[in-house]
Amino acid sequence: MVVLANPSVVDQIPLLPSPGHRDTFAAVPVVDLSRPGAARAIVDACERFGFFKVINHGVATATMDRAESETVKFFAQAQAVKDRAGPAYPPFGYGSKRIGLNGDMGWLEFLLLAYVAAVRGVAVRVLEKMAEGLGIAPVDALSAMVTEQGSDQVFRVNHYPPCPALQGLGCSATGFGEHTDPQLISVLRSNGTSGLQIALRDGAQWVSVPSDRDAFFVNVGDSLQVLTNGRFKSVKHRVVTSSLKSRVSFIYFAGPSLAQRIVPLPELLGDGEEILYKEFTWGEYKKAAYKTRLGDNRLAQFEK
Ligand code: GA4
Repeated sequence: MVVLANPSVVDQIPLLPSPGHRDTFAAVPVVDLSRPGAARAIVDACERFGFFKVINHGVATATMDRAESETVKFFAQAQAVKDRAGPAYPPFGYGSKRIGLNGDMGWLEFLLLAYVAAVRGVAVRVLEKMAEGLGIAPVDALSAMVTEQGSDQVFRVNHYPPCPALQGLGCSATGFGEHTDPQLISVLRSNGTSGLQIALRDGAQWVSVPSDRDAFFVNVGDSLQVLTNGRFKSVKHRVVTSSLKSRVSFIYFAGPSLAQRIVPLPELLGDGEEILYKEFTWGEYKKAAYKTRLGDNRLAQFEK
């Protein structure tokens, strides 16, 4: 049993085992966006893990560094000042510890914003390469869902402060509990503090993703799993807080317009292949998602 000197600090925050060296996911697939093999490599990673890392993405380091330093400045302000930028629900602004609308709690504070152009560019290029790799035409078959007017994009800035109360106890505060993202893809960039973990083998094993502040990490969301009729996997992930270092992450969630039908793309269905999901629009899925708890299997209610 863990005995805390000051239990009120992490009251209501679920705990997780602290990651050890043996949990490191050394084999994160790396996609070099500037190379001809990128399309194939993306499809392969989405089928195997629903997760990969993108390098040579064309976003200037200075752009990301500036975003990071502004973020650090914002979160360093007095609580009362930050609270003036809230609440985060509905639908954008500053939030602290409360995730979603149904009682999930994490050791983090965050900003939900409309969107940021440079990171969206990475998402668009990844989706174009993905269409190419899947052999579907036109080249913007997937990316148009994100670039069209009315697409539902969210940019999230997360700050996971260190949680010194748990230092040396073998457990860590849950920063963001396990979940899948509802959108098509999510594109994440973090500072040099690790903490992101992804589930392998349907959640039987959790592995830590080594941080890389020069790369973007991409994960497949529920909507893309449906568009590919289950061929790509919406990857379960979570964030474990460090006891010593603060983690800052930026995530762009590429969602389509609310009216977009989310159904398997006909070109991807093999002869006689069964469609695994009931038809729904992104608007319907988003509404259903906000009625769930973070760790729920949100797609289950849409399975045939
Ligand atoms: C996960 C992905 C994005 O961060 C997010 C999250 C949203 C929130 O934090 O408000 C959700 C979560 C996310 C999944 C299910 C619902 C909605 C909290 C929650 C319990 C902004 C999103 O779009 O879905």
